[in-house]
Amino acid sequence: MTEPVLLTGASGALGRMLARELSAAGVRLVLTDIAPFPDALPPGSRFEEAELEDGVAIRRLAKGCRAILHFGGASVERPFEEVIGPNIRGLHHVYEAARREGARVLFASSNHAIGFHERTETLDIGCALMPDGYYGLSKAYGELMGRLYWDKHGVESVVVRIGSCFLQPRDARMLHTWLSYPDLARLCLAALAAPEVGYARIWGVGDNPDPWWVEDDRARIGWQPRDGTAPFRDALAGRTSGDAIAERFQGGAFCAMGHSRRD
Ligand code: 15L
Repeated sequence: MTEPVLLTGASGALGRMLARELSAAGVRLVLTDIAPFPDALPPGSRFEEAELEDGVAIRRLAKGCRAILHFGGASVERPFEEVIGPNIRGLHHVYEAARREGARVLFASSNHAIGFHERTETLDIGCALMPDGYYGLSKAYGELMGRLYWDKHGVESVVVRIGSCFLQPRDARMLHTWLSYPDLARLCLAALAAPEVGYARIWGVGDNPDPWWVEDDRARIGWQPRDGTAPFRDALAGRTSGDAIAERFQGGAFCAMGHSRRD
């Protein structure tokens, strides 16, 4: 039997979906989160409550794992002090555990690492990091942590810069940023199965019309999205926020939060 995979953030919306889908695909999982796992445990998995800031617990949970799917931590904009623990210190614990185990990391990054690019821009994955808040800044740090651990320690990473991963797109912005649950699950399986990934960065976005994000390392894991927002276009095109800052930048409402620049 192949070695298990550690999934952090297992009790969140994406974590629960991945636990179900990956287990159904035969992956043995060690699940962890600060909150209890709300569903019945999927076959072949076990769950342990732990804080990402608890390095001893993270190292213990990662023991014997071949990969860490890191979906834990603050997942929306929060005050700086609330981001530091899970997303900065916690991420370091995850990478240290991966180094000790020789495990591959899939890091769930976010479009908020590049949120201050204007919506008129088309970006490739090597574009400038332009975080739109402390959460986005922590994702930019995470992407660079993966770079450091590959260059210095040979720890492989698949960085997935996720747009908006929900059951369905909800507004006009998500016509560009949406990623379906099945496409994310297939991406994770491809990232686990690929023989070599090195340091690979991939846009976590569907096959959407008028893409903002193109060109990345997806060929290295052999993944392509199958779902896209074309069927939702008529229903959502007019659903905008009415906020000038949110509508100008790719990060949307996150850019507008606490925005005080005057020019
Ligand atoms: C994210 O990074 C968040 O985790 C998610 O809740 C959405 O806000 C998403 O970005 C988005 O930009 O739509």
